[in-house]
Amino acid sequence: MSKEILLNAFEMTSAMHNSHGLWKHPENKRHRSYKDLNYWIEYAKLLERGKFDAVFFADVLGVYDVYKQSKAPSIRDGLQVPLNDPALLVSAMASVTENLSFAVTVSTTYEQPFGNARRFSTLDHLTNGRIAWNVVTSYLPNAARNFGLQNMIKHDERYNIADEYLDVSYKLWESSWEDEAVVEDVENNKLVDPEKVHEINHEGQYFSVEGPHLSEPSLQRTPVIYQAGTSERGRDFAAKHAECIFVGGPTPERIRFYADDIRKRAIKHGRNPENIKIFSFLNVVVGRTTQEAEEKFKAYASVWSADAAKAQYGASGYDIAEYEELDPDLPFSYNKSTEGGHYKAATLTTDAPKPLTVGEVLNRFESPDKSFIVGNPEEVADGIQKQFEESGVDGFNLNHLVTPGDLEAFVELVVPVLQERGLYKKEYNRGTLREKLFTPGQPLLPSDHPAARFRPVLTES
Ligand code: FMN
Repeated sequence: MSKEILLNAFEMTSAMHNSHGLWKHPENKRHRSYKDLNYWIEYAKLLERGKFDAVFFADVLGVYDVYKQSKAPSIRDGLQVPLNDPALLVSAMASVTENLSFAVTVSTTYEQPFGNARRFSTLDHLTNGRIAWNVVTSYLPNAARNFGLQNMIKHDERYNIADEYLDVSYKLWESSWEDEAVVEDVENNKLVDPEKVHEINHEGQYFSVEGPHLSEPSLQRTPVIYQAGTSERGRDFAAKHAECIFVGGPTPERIRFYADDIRKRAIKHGRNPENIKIFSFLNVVVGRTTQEAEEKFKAYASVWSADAAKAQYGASGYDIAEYEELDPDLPFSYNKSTEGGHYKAATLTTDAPKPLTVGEVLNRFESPDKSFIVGNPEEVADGIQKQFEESGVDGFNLNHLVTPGDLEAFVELVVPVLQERGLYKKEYNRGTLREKLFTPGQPLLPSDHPAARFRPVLTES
């Protein structure tokens, strides 16, 4: 049997995530519906009908203001603003589904580990173990200023903070409460045995947390850990901590390079690389016929916003506006960057056969990128299969374009073809998200994960 593709819906509780300008498309309901609970409830049901593994909620804590050194281009085009808090949607979406899981992005740079651990334990309880945490270190200068910092903390230090943050979180989730702490002993007037609830007394460079954890242990204890770092330090962090890793890249070869590199790094951290699933982006425009799909794509391209794309590129720390005044035939090279580092300069130039000119680079923002798979259901399934095989990933985050129409078309037209080919599940595995992704019957992190060292060594009495 062929390996089955894992699939997440790549989402954001905003008017627009990566689909630049598509809010102008007459069938797009997103910019009105993102604040409507019923929209997300129906969306969750649709995803479960399509056997999606999870909905992956990206999130940021500021607006994009590097492009033209202004907030106006991103705000004008609704680029990830307005943006609500994704964690608050999960309970409602979980209540109408049984198997769909939820990955929620939270930043280790700006939120405190004690409160964050309680939030995820709560969500793990309320979803019966269907929760994941996408750990990010954050890249927007505006986010730093929203949390009291004049400048962003430097890139590698953000990862040092994240490392300690995860240790604090593991201590709260894995070691603070013993399994049998809740005893419900009526005779002795004891709901919880205090001997089995422990302070963590963490004193580190960045955090000081006494504990105990406020929540009792949930099914997974530690939520499934997602991460998406592309730099050396980011990949190393992901290989150490993450169970699901999101890699971006301009070609399947580049994605394969990152995927292989992360698996090798995982071995160095003493982990079995099979305990890691790797995801990349997927952009699909499907029609009942090739012509219908191509017309759809043409309509999307006609409302595409280059300004929003350029504003989002500001996440790299580079202001692409500096090139708009230059001779388009000049060779493209970078000058200054803030301490951003999301897409990195490499995204625009890596794997190009020869150095790009300024004009060629600017041109790339003008239309949806070349990774889009456009076609009838069989053609789209061919494209997905090719990308899956060439990049060596375990699955994809499917980008939303015009919603919910594109997702409905995907579920109706593409999912059955993938299932027919044995490339996609017909039924969910049972259990928590960790069990569905890895081993049934094992909801907890495996013993090769760094969190396991915080588990109490229990002696037989
Ligand atoms: N960062 C966020 O703050 N919020 C997100 O939702 C988010 N989603 C990401 C999705 C993808 C596909 C990628 C590649 C990155 C994403 N990031 C997000 C940024 C990464 O978590 C990370 O902070 C960034 O790539 C910088 O790390 P690096 O320097 O190691 O590449």
